[in-house]
Amino acid sequence: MHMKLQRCILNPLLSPVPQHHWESKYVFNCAVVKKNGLFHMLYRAQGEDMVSRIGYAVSTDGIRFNRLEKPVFTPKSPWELYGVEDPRITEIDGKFYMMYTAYSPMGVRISMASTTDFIRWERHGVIIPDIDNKDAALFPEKINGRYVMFHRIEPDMYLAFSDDLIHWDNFVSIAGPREGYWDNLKIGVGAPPIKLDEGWLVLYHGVENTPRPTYRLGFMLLDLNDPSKVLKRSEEPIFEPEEEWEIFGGVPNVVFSDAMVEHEGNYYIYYGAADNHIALATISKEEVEKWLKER
Ligand code: BMA
Repeated sequence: MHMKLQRCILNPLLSPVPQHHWESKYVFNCAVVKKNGLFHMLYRAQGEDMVSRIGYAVSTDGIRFNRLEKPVFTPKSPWELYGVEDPRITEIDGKFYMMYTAYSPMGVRISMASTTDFIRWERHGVIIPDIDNKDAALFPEKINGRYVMFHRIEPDMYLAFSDDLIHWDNFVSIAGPREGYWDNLKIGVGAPPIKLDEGWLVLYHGVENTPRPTYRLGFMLLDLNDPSKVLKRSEEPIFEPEEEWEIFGGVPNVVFSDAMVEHEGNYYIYYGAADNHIALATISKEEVEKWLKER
């Protein structure tokens, strides 16, 4: 069975704002969480200086977003000299944890910040030191008594485990690129996983080694008690660049997602298009269930 996400007809949902110096050039990869009937979006933005900052937008229907004029999260530490990138947000015990990439001349590092209102942030700093690493996302609950998160040491998707969300150990590679496939160069987690009866549903991005790398999306299903076990993985991509504004832009041929939200029988998947715009694609839960049951 071949699944495909459907584009929202109002796409792209958000584009750069020439009058806002911090988001005048590119707006793209975003985290979205739904809480008390509101969709909260935290998105990566770049202006003339090409430094990534994080803006905030809010919506009641998940489609029409109102954004603030100023970013809510900006670089503060030497690790963030070039920017704060690619937020992924997980709610744990009423608090929202944002994993993001800190980028500087020293490399890329996974960092964490937390909030209860998306405006005021507590910074926890770099949480995996000493190694270039990105694409981090937290599981929404402990597994076997420990916190679990995805991360990416090129080219594989990894898990790491922790007792306090700050110190992480036991790095384990769970999946890598597949030769001859659409994800033959490198892969990384998309959104934080969603717990289903069948296992953890994980959105991920796969990069194909084309002259200019192509970024597409797929699903994985991981074992509920041992998420290092991959039970199922998309043979074909579920989404790929097709629209003009996905093929041409800041970085061409990119659909890159950090957010998957359950809404009215569907999964809403927010994505950055060509590192230039923010857009939405959806799929019914029913269709995903069918794929999960297929042997
Ligand atoms: C990845 C990340 C993403 C970006 C993608 C395509 O390495 O940096 O933020 O969307 O490349 O440029």
